[in-house]
Amino acid sequence: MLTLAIIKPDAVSRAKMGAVLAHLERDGFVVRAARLVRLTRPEAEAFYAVHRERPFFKSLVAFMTSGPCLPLVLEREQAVSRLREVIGATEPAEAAPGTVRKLYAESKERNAIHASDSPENAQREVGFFFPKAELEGLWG
Ligand code: FUP
Repeated sequence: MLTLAIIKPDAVSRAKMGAVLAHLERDGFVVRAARLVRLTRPEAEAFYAVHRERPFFKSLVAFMTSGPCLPLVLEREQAVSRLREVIGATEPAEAAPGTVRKLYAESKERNAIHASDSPENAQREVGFFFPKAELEGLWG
Protein backbone atom coordinates (compact mmCIF):
# COMPACT_ATOMS: atom_id res chain seq x y z
CA MET A 1 0.00 0.00 0.00
CA LEU A 2 1.17 3.51 -0.86
CA THR A 3 0.80 6.88 0.80
CA LEU A 4 2.07 10.43 0.25
CA ALA A 5 4.24 12.31 2.71
CA ILE A 6 5.80 15.76 2.42
CA ILE A 7 8.82 16.69 4.48
CA LYS A 8 7.92 20.36 4.90
CA PRO A 9 10.12 23.46 4.40
CA ASP A 10 10.83 23.90 8.14
CA ALA A 11 12.41 20.45 8.40
CA VAL A 12 14.30 20.82 5.11
CA SER A 13 15.74 24.24 6.03
CA ARG A 14 16.84 23.02 9.48
CA ALA A 15 18.59 20.03 7.84
CA LYS A 16 16.23 17.50 9.41
CA MET A 17 15.24 15.86 6.11
CA GLY A 18 17.62 12.93 6.60
CA ALA A 19 16.58 12.40 10.21
CA VAL A 20 12.88 12.38 9.29
CA LEU A 21 13.50 10.01 6.39
CA ALA A 22 15.56 7.68 8.61
CA HIS A 23 12.73 7.70 11.17
CA LEU A 24 10.25 6.61 8.48
CA GLU A 25 12.59 3.96 7.05
CA ARG A 26 13.20 2.53 10.53
CA ASP A 27 9.44 2.12 10.83
CA GLY A 28 9.33 -0.01 7.68
CA PHE A 29 8.40 2.55 5.03
CA VAL A 30 10.16 2.19 1.67
CA VAL A 31 10.62 5.27 -0.54
CA ARG A 32 9.16 4.59 -3.99
CA ALA A 33 9.42 8.14 -5.36
CA ALA A 34 10.93 11.41 -4.11
CA ARG A 35 11.43 14.92 -5.45
CA LEU A 36 12.79 18.11 -3.86
CA VAL A 37 10.45 20.89 -5.02
CA ARG A 38 9.65 24.49 -4.21
CA LEU A 39 5.90 24.86 -4.50
CA THR A 40 4.46 27.85 -6.32
CA ARG A 41 1.61 29.71 -4.67
CA PRO A 42 -1.03 28.22 -7.04
CA GLU A 43 0.35 24.73 -6.36
CA ALA A 44 0.25 25.15 -2.56
CA GLU A 45 -3.26 26.66 -2.80
CA ALA A 46 -4.42 23.72 -4.91
CA PHE A 47 -2.86 21.12 -2.63
CA TYR A 48 -4.54 22.62 0.45
CA ALA A 49 -7.75 23.67 -1.35
CA VAL A 50 -9.87 21.87 1.26
CA HIS A 51 -8.64 24.46 3.81
CA ARG A 52 -9.30 27.51 1.57
CA GLU A 53 -11.86 29.07 3.94
CA ARG A 54 -9.86 28.46 7.13
CA PRO A 55 -8.23 31.40 8.94
CA PHE A 56 -4.77 29.80 8.70
CA PHE A 57 -4.89 29.20 4.93
CA LYS A 58 -2.92 32.25 3.77
CA SER A 59 -0.20 31.72 6.33
CA LEU A 60 -0.03 28.00 5.54
CA VAL A 61 0.43 28.72 1.82
CA ALA A 62 3.14 31.31 2.60
CA PHE A 63 4.96 28.75 4.76
CA MET A 64 4.64 25.90 2.25
CA THR A 65 6.10 28.12 -0.53
CA SER A 66 8.88 29.56 1.65
CA GLY A 67 11.47 26.99 0.57
CA PRO A 68 11.91 23.52 -0.85
CA CYS A 69 9.98 20.55 0.47
CA LEU A 70 10.29 16.81 -0.23
CA PRO A 71 7.16 14.97 -1.43
CA LEU A 72 7.59 11.21 -1.01
CA VAL A 73 5.65 8.16 -2.12
CA LEU A 74 6.00 5.64 0.69
CA GLU A 75 5.13 1.96 0.66
CA ARG A 76 4.29 -0.18 3.68
CA GLU A 77 1.56 -2.42 4.99
CA GLN A 78 -1.31 -0.20 6.24
CA ALA A 79 0.74 2.75 4.94
CA VAL A 80 -1.92 5.46 5.33
CA SER A 81 -2.99 4.73 8.91
CA ARG A 82 0.50 3.79 10.08
CA LEU A 83 2.06 6.99 8.70
CA ARG A 84 -0.60 9.08 10.48
CA GLU A 85 0.37 7.34 13.75
CA VAL A 86 4.08 7.83 13.15
CA ILE A 87 3.82 11.58 12.42
CA GLY A 88 1.71 12.42 15.49
CA ALA A 89 -0.84 15.16 16.16
CA THR A 90 -0.98 18.34 14.04
CA GLU A 91 0.02 20.41 17.10
CA PRO A 92 3.47 19.12 18.14
CA ALA A 93 2.86 19.96 21.81
CA GLU A 94 0.02 17.43 21.72
CA ALA A 95 1.90 14.81 19.67
CA ALA A 96 2.79 11.51 21.33
CA PRO A 97 6.38 10.97 22.45
CA GLY A 98 8.63 9.59 19.72
CA THR A 99 6.48 10.81 16.82
CA VAL A 100 8.02 12.81 13.97
CA ARG A 101 6.18 15.99 14.92
CA LYS A 102 7.05 15.65 18.62
CA LEU A 103 10.72 15.25 17.68
CA TYR A 104 11.06 17.70 14.79
CA ALA A 105 8.12 20.13 14.50
CA GLU A 106 8.29 23.77 15.62
CA SER A 107 4.59 24.66 15.77
CA LYS A 108 1.14 23.72 14.53
CA GLU A 109 1.92 25.42 11.21
CA ARG A 110 5.62 24.56 10.91
CA ASN A 111 4.98 20.92 11.74
CA ALA A 112 7.71 19.15 9.73
CA ILE A 113 5.63 16.65 7.77
CA HIS A 114 2.38 16.06 5.90
CA ALA A 115 0.74 12.65 5.51
CA SER A 116 -2.36 11.69 3.49
CA ASP A 117 -5.35 11.07 5.76
CA SER A 118 -7.20 8.45 3.69
CA PRO A 119 -6.44 5.99 0.86
CA GLU A 120 -8.50 8.19 -1.52
CA ASN A 121 -6.51 11.28 -0.60
CA ALA A 122 -3.25 9.30 -0.84
CA GLN A 123 -4.05 8.43 -4.45
CA ARG A 124 -4.99 12.03 -5.27
CA GLU A 125 -1.94 13.48 -3.51
CA VAL A 126 0.51 11.01 -5.10
CA GLY A 127 -0.92 12.03 -8.48
CA PHE A 128 -0.51 15.70 -7.57
CA PHE A 129 3.27 15.39 -7.26
CA PHE A 130 4.23 12.37 -9.37
CA PRO A 131 3.20 11.94 -13.00
CA LYS A 132 1.51 8.63 -13.71
CA ALA A 133 4.30 7.30 -15.91
CA GLU A 134 6.82 7.67 -13.09
CA LEU A 135 4.64 5.47 -10.89
CA GLU A 136 3.77 2.86 -13.48
CA GLY A 137 3.61 -0.47 -11.68
CA LEU A 138 3.53 1.07 -8.21
CA TRP A 139 -0.21 1.05 -7.76
CA GLY A 140 -0.28 -2.66 -8.74
P1 FUP B 1 -2.79 17.29 9.45
O1 FUP B 1 -3.68 16.35 8.71
O2 FUP B 1 -2.32 16.78 10.78
O3 FUP B 1 -1.62 17.78 8.61
O4 FUP B 1 -3.65 18.59 9.81
P2 FUP B 1 -4.82 19.37 9.03
O5 FUP B 1 -5.21 18.66 7.77
O6 FUP B 1 -5.87 19.67 10.04
O7 FUP B 1 -4.12 20.74 8.65
C1 FUP B 1 -3.29 20.83 7.52
C2 FUP B 1 -2.18 21.79 7.82
O8 FUP B 1 -2.72 23.09 8.10
C3 FUP B 1 -1.36 21.43 9.05
F1 FUP B 1 -0.38 20.56 8.79
C4 FUP B 1 -0.84 22.75 9.50
C5 FUP B 1 -1.92 23.73 9.07
N1 FUP B 1 -2.76 24.17 10.21
C6 FUP B 1 -2.45 25.37 10.82
O9 FUP B 1 -1.49 26.04 10.44
N2 FUP B 1 -3.26 25.78 11.86
C7 FUP B 1 -4.31 25.07 12.31
O10 FUP B 1 -5.00 25.50 13.25
C8 FUP B 1 -4.60 23.84 11.68
C9 FUP B 1 -3.81 23.42 10.64
